[in-house]
Amino acid sequence: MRMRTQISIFVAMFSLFVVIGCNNDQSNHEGMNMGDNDSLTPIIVELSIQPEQVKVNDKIMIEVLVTQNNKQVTDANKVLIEFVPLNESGTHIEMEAIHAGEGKYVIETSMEQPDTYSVISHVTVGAMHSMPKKELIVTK
Ligand SMILES: [Cu+2]
Repeated sequence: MRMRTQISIFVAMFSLFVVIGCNNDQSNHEGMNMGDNDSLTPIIVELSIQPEQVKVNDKIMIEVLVTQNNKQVTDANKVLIEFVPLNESGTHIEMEAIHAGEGKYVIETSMEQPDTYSVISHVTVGAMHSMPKKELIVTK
């Protein structure tokens, strides 16, 4: 029992560290917007989940549109989609999205466990990082 508590605390602290790490990245980069060099312009990430409420094993389309300086970003370094379950015993999933053209990165997937997931799209373009999130509800 005691061991379990310690592990939980460790996991909680580790998650917190990861979240802070990402947030710090973002705020640092916001301060770097100077001049019109693309690499110094923040990226704009639009996350869409179709549909936002599904049944177990139903098809889910996740689309991430990445732009910078009003231009489509077709060569993002990484677009990682993270599914964080609300339920403690749920499964945490990460998947890399693939560029499907015109600055759109997509994943087609389905969920095996009913839960409410926080879907976070971590997008890295050069030194820029943006990570908008949306809720996905999966019912039985
Ligand atoms: Cu991130």
